[in-house]
Amino acid sequence: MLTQEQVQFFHENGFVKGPKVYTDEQAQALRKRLDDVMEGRSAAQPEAKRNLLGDGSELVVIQIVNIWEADDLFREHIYHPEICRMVSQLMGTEVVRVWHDQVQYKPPFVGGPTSWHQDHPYWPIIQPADLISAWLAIEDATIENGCMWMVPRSHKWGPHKGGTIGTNPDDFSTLHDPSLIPPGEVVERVPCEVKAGEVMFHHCLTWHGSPPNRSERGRPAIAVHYMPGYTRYEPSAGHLVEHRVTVKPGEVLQGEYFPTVWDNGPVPH
Ligand SMILES: O=C(O)CCC(=O)C(=O)O
Repeated sequence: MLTQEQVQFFHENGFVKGPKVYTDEQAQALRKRLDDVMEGRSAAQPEAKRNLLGDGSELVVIQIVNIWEADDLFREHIYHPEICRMVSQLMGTEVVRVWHDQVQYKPPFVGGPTSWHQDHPYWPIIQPADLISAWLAIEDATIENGCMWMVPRSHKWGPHKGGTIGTNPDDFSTLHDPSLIPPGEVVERVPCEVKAGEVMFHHCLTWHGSPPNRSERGRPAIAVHYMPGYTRYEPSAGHLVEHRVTVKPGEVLQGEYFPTVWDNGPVPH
């Protein structure tokens, strides 16, 4: 459970650091499974595995979508009872489902940046914009190896031009449109260092990004994008996992590939 202070911090700022939910040994086991999936040793395949920055780019951010379909430890992870309880607490809903998961791995020295963005504009087939992501550091995420950075309160500023806010390559600062910032507000950038096995939560409209990894340590992490039980399939453009949708436009998004992970308590699976 999160404390009342943590819940309030989340609602005010659009993100909050949670507790350590895995021991170091458990985090290492996830790391090993991640290597297996990245190197093609898993029995099944994830939905996608690619360099987010494009094939042939010198900088690399390996993105894996729906690793839960490829590996049973990651499948167990999406149902993690403590994480799901905290998500339901932050959402204020009894039912929580998985929209999809997403690993971002920044390798040592050549790990690239993840530009400042909001999540929901990248998800043009689901409404409303009430999703919350649980971001787990599989190894320590620090400023040096490219931890996440957040802009406090930005989840209250509305969608920003399709989601991408833009990154100044010199200093990883936000290149935003000032006309979208409410009067009296300031754009602050806060680094969020997270230890291996700890979880952090962010709202799907919070501006966030992560700088390059120039260190000698990799930066493996997984975000599970959780949706409140009332989230609907409302297509206005395409999405990578849309071929998994079996409901009609306007209906609640659910089904085998969008598992219910919390229903007033842990869901048997
Ligand atoms: O892992 C990262 O650095 C970025 C992840 C992200 O953008 C997200 O979880 O929404």
